[in-house]
Amino acid sequence: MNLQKWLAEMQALCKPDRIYICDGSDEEYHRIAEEMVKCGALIALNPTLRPRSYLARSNPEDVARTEKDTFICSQQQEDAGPTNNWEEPGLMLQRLKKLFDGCMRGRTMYVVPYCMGPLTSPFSYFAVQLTDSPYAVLNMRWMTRMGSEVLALLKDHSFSPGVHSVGVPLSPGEKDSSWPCNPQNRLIVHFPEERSVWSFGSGYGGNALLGKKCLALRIASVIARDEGWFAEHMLITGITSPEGKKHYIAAAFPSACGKTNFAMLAPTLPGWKVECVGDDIAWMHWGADGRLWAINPEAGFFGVAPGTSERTNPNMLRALASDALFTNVALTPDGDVWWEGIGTPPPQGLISWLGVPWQPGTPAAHPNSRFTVSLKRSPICDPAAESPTGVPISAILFGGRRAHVVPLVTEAHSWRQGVLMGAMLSSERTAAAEGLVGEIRRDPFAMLPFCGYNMGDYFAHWLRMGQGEKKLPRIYSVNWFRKNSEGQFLWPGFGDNIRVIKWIFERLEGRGESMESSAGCLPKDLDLSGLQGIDLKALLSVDQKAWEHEVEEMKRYAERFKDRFPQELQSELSL
Ligand code: OXD
Ligand code: MN
Repeated sequence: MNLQKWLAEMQALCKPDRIYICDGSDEEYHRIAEEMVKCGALIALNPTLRPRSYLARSNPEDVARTEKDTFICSQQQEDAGPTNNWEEPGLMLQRLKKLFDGCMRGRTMYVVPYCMGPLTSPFSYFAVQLTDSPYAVLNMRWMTRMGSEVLALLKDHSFSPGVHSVGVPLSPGEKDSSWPCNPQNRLIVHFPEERSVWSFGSGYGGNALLGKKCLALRIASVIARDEGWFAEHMLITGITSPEGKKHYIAAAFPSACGKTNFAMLAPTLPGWKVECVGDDIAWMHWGADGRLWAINPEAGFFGVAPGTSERTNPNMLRALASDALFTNVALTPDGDVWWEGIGTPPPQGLISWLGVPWQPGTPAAHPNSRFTVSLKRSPICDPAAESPTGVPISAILFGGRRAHVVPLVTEAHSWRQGVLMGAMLSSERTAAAEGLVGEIRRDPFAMLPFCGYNMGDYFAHWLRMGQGEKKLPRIYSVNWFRKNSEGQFLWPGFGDNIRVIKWIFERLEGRGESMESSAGCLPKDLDLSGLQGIDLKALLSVDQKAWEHEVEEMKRYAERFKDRFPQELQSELSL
């Protein structure tokens, strides 16, 4: 794809009033932010309490990723598979061209050259996002490496083209709204063969920051399949034992399972240290040494604010002390931010995310309200977070939110069993998601909304990647959310999850006693020093009847993928 030619085509189609090429500087970031403050699209927070930080409030109809409006338009429908929306690519392109025709009238088209991954990494990927949303530009500044340096490097690299519009052209003199969007015509479309993305109608999160879910997961998963690597919805964290042994762990958790908190865990066992490489996405390649090496393609955190507190994630609170962008959280009368679960009572005079005085009993911050902040601001950013070769992964964890049946931790006996653990990953719906609370939703590898091709082929890719002479990471299933018969959580979670990590370390080093179960290898014991009243037996129990029922459910789920569900996993299920 030729950049000049594509730009000219998109300019002719979208018809913006102006074009602005982003340089990625601090000066540019604050200039764009201050322009937004002037026209009421952003609120500058109190510089004494929260320096260089801003609050955005979205249109209430534009608060989340929207799976129903997200399409994978591969040439063949079979290649999108049963878990993705699909439309014939030619027809979809016609539809998009109609929507995009003149959609940026009265607005600026920002050209955002960006790179997913460190600039010098052979595993990074270059891209350009065209957008009429200055809010998207500000987010891209923290979430990616973007600007002049990338533009210069684009001369020697191919790139993925992405065009994004909020879908609200302005007539001459028309006043803009503070969060323009066009929910009736929302479409987030991926053309995997072209590596391109078109996103229309939403200014929010994964719909608008094209580097994140669209490129680094949906498009990258297709590239990874074609080139023999992994693009995964996984955090990466580096953990050092009191003896000074360091292992990196990658972990996949569906939404609302504490992924960001786990990536930045504050250990409760003395002498343990956790350093964060990333909290959402891992790109992993086999190294010449046979090990799996991971980079975080992102450069920042776009995390859910509610529930983030001194207890759950003290390191994130430190990171957010300045240079942060907040979306849909509540505003305090002294110009700072507040959200449910922050650990302090709501102050008098709180303004809710809707911009009106907060009424007790209603959400002050939207349940999916967010912060955006650079990874570098994290006090526990891993020293190798910028390493072009990445970090070596010793273990992969799959975790969901399950009140019953699934033990606190199990180790897979084999790569094949580990792939099955990933493929059958499940979690209970929480109040923040659509559907019945408590209902179990299978979310294979936590990739259900993010796999850019047929999920059955994706399972086969995982199996294939485990073949040959490799030092395979060990695979674990974890569940921090098991409950007793009174409905209380059996495990304290958060910083105490280090106790499970300690056992995993012992296993990696050939120690760590285990016992067999149909769900995998269970620990014989865990370090519970300093904790009281933990029912380890209940946490680790595998009820044979309940497990058999679980396996029946898994078999039923596998049928969705018809003949694309790999035979090896079918046999593993029948063991
Ligand atoms: C996210 C998600 O926002 O997974 O990271 O939904
Ligand atoms: Mn995510």
